[in-house]
Amino acid sequence: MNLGTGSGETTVVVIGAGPTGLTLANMLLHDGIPCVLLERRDREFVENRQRAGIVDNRVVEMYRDWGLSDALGGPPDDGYLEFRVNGERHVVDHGALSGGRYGRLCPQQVLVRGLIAHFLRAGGDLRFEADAVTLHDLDGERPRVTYLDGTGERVTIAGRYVAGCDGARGASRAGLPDGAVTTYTYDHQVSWMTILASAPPPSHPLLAVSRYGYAAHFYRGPQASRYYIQCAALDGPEDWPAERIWRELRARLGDEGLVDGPIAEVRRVDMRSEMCEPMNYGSLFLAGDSAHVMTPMGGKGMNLAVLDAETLALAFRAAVRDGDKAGLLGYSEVCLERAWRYQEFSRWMLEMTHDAGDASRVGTFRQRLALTRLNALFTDSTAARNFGQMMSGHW
Ligand code: FAS
Repeated sequence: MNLGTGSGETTVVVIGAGPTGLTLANMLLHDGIPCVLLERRDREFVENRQRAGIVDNRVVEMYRDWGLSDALGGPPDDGYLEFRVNGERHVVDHGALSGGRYGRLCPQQVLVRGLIAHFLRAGGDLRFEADAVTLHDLDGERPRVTYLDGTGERVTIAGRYVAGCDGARGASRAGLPDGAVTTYTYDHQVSWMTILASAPPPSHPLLAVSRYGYAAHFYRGPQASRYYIQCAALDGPEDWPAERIWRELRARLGDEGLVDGPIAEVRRVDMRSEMCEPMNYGSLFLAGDSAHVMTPMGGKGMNLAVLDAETLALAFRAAVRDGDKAGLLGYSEVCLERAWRYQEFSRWMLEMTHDAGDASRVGTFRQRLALTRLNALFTDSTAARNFGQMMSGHW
């Protein structure tokens, strides 16, 4: 174990120990490329932050190829996705539709714990509670990152590259000079209450399209569930007491027998998307949510983020080992092309599952369009196959 301290030199300074930063740092270590990973929060917080819950097949295969499969937990995804359209069940076997490519129901915090354990076991330098991280000299070939350690001591790490994996509100985005990137944002005018409860998970992911609004039910553990309930734009958690949550879930899921349980967390999430172009500036390379934020619709946020990490790891390998900069020069274009595809898929899913239920928000014409798209998924083999490909991450 190497919880490094003090100032020094390395090749890549990685900022942020979420799925992206941890995946990248493990891949750099695998390739023998020196790196230091800086994280603002403490280990306990990072290892218990609950977000995504599905790792698709493309990412399962990526971790296998890099010897990181031990970081994955949770049961295999059986490849079924159930839609309840005003209570009517439609099960889509996206696993079979993708040619037998299955993912894992691996909660994000489980993956993060696994990647941290793998990195430290392999001797990686991970520094938690790195406060006031600041980037310097990004224009040159010797960027520096400074931070305050747990004792308040100022530490400087010099490197050849900096990887900004610290999310949309991190030090990396803040360290960019004005005009270095263009940010595109979109407000989908949809809000959800996201609920974590100690209640039985569904046998497979469940999406409800209903005249009362959208709802969803996902696995988060053997006795843990994540629910999403579409809510009014100005609603707060105080407007959603437990009694209302279970009543609405039973109505929208069309399941009066839905088993409830103690609720651990209720939060509102507004559906917004953001893209930052280009994904690099000088010696700084952005990866994951620091470059693109997408709605949880379609379950692609985390999957897309860690694919950036692999593209960047391969580009760093070629540049550091062989002096070949082509991968780094093409990095932003490759990742943006992929990210826009995932954004489009997420928007496609959001429209289909939210517009098809309740016409009052979007009008009958858009409701019929969304119902047509939904029915195509259940009846048109080409539409179903395309959906299976996107769900597997192989498209
Ligand atoms: P992360 O935000 O996960 O990690 C960034 C890390 O950088 C954090 O550990 C942070 O503490 C650290 N950091 C930030 N600022 C720093 C600084 N200044 N100095 C040092 N470190 C700093 N996606 C799905 O696919 N399905 C879902 O169901 C889903 N649900 C979500 C629910 C919520 C509430 C949120 C917010 C997101 C959800 N997402 C979901 C998207 C999510 O999974 C992200 O895509 C994923 O966390 C991105 O990983 P990273 O890029 O590593 O960023």
